[in-house]
Amino acid sequence: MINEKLEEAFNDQINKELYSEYLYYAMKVYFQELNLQGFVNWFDVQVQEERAHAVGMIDYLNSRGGKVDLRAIEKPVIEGKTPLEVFEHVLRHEEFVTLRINYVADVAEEVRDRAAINFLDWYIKEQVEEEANVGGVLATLRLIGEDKKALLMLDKDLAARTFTAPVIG
Ligand code: OFO
Repeated sequence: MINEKLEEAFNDQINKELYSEYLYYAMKVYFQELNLQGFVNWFDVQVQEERAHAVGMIDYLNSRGGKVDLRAIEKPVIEGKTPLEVFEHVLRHEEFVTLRINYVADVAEEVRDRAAINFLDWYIKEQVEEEANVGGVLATLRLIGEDKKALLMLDKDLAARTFTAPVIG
């Protein structure tokens, strides 16, 4: 069985992971409208990753005898009008998710659930990677500025990103 407060923290985080998937889907559509297919691919991978993060938590909560409560997913709102501003939003969002994952881990520690602490370690490491990955694209976008040719070169690079289903936990 799992502690009730921890169960609630997991359910809230599952909702946030599903929201992340939805937000990145909205961003994927934004780049589809700009016909920047490499960026579209980058967000498509992001969407799949977020779904995997949510499923990982759903399966875990279930395996621990917790009650999975799937809640309404908020309408995604993109903050920003340019590719640079959209990536600034992605970084802010990932930093927020990192805080929330840390909160779930704090609750696991508070209720002394060692198995959950161990499970959440994967997410803590993943957030470091997520922020670094987004930060890399953001740094390049800042260098690019208004240079359209350079933006197209970055678009080509982002087309190479692939999704590998993560082994969570
Ligand atoms: Fe699930 O890591 Fe991004 O949000």
